[in-house]
Amino acid sequence: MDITLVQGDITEQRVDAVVNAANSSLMGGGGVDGAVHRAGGPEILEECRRLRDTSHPHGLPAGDAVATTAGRMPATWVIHTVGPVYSTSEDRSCILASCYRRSLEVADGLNAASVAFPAVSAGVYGWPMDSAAEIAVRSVQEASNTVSEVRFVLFSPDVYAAFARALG
Ligand code: AR6
Repeated sequence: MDITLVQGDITEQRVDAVVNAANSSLMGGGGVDGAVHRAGGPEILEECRRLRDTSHPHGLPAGDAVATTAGRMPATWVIHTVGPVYSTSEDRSCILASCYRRSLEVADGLNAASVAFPAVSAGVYGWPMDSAAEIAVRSVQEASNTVSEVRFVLFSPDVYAAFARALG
């Protein structure tokens, strides 16, 4: 698997699937989630609503992932994952690792060869940047599946630098 780092906007990536840092409601929000729904258009929310009405009546639990269309974005699919909110009293690293593992499993099921990830949980959900980057890189490196390119798309130079350190 080829792992690359890019500083930029995940909604502009020409990959098979872009991963959204969503919340359990799947009904949109700020950060990456807001950008994905704005760029992709209303089709994404319509599919998210259908998922809520059928397979996920209680929402998507943290650590899990589910796919919809990417609407008007260059990608074909959006894989929505829900990161854990950072906690100082509880180690939720396994849940964050699961976001990457489950997203790659979903990508595998779609035969997606290239997947772009943001720094899940490193924004509104407050995960310290270096730790978020280490867990992201390690989880992707340890995953066994047929995805051939994973692109981490980092919004700012400091997040990019954290991922570069984690990648070595
Ligand atoms: N492309 C790439 N990275 C981005 C973009 C973008 N367009 N926009 C922001 N980032 P966040 P979370 C970076 O907050 O911490 C939402 O309201 C951002 O700078 O999007 O998992 C959801 O609905 C940060 O480094 O995700 C949830 O309620 C990283 O992406 C909640 O936020 C993740 O920040 C999820 O919080």
